[in-house]
Formats: sequence, structure tokens, C-alpha cells
Amino acid sequence: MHEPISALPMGVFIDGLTGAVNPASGHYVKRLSELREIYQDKAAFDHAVRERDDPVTYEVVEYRPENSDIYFGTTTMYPGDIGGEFHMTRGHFHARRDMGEVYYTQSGTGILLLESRNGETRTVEMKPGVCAFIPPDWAHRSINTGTEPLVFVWVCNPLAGHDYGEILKRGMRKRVMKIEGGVKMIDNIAYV
Ligand code: PAN
Ligand code: ZN
Repeated sequence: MHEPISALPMGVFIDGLTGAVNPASGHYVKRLSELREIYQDKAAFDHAVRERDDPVTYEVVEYRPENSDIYFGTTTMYPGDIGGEFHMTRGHFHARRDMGEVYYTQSGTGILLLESRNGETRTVEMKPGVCAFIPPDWAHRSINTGTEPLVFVWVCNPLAGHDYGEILKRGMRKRVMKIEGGVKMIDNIAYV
């Protein structure tokens, strides 16, 4: 188990190829079967869970000091698609509407899909060297559009929290698909 971490100066080692964080205060994995709501093609989804033995699609490791206004960690997203729809995170608004975030890509390629409260869509390319600014009150979901793991460092206020409800309920307006070997953004027909 992880020990609580005090807010003292520290150099934390981050492996930009694997997403390993050392020392770390927490870690979780997301298996495909936990993400049924977010994918469009439920038949392809059920087939993938069965045939691919419920793979880990992404994992998150964090370094969260106690009593600090900053914490950070990595997300590592494994490549793949479900019926043409690339592996993606759940996506969320922050519970605190006044708190944004930073995503700094270490390896791999992807798309950071952002949506404002009033439904405006923006994207930021994810590739090594790009540090994405996520403004307060923009929902954000990352999507691995490549063939390698997509690894990024995120930095945030621990009070920001995660509000998953909105996005789980109505989805995001756009979906990112593999079409004819390319990456295409299409309208989400299930969006309500
Ligand atoms: C990230 C995300 C992480 C996983 O740490 O939480 O990439 O994505 P979901 O939480 O949407 O499944 C972050 O944005 N924190 O605020
Ligand atoms: Zn976030």
C-alpha cells in the first residue's frame, strides 16, 4: 500500500514511456468492462470484452501530498479501438468550476477533446512536447489515436474533484473514430 505523503520538497521520478511515478500515493486501472457507457457500438464493446479478456485500457498513478494546493500524476492509455472508436478516458468536468488543469504529453499521440458548458468543442493535439491548458469549467477527455501507449503528466488542484455524471449521462458532442485508417472526428448521434 501507499504511504501518505507530506508536503515537503521532493523530486518525483516519472517514466515518460510507462507512466510509472516514484514515489506515488495512489494508483488505479480502468478495465474495458468498466467503460460500457462511453462507447457507441455496444455489440463491438461486448465482443471486445469477451474476446480480448477485458483488457486494461488506461491507468492513473498519482503523487498527492497532504495539505497542498497541487497534486500531479500520470495517465497511461493503451492503444486500441472499439468498433472504430479509439480508446478514451471517461471524461469529466471538475466539481470545482473555477479550477483547470494541465496535461503534458510524454509519449504517444492522441487528441484531447474539450467541451465547454454551453457545448463548444475544442481539441488539442497530444504529442510529446505539447503542454495542454485545460481552462476551468471545460470537460476534458483524452483519446489515444496512435499505436503506442499515450502517456501524459497532469497537474491539478486536489480540491478540483471529478464530476463524471454530466458526460456519462449525455456523452460528448463529438466522437473520435478510426475511419479508413485515418483519424476522424464525427458528431455523436447519441448526444442528448
Ligand atoms: C486526469 C484524469 C485521468 C483519467 O487525472 O482523471 O486522465 O480520466 P477520467 O478521470 O476522465 O477517467 C484528470 O483530468 N484529473 O482531473
Ligand atoms: Zn481533470
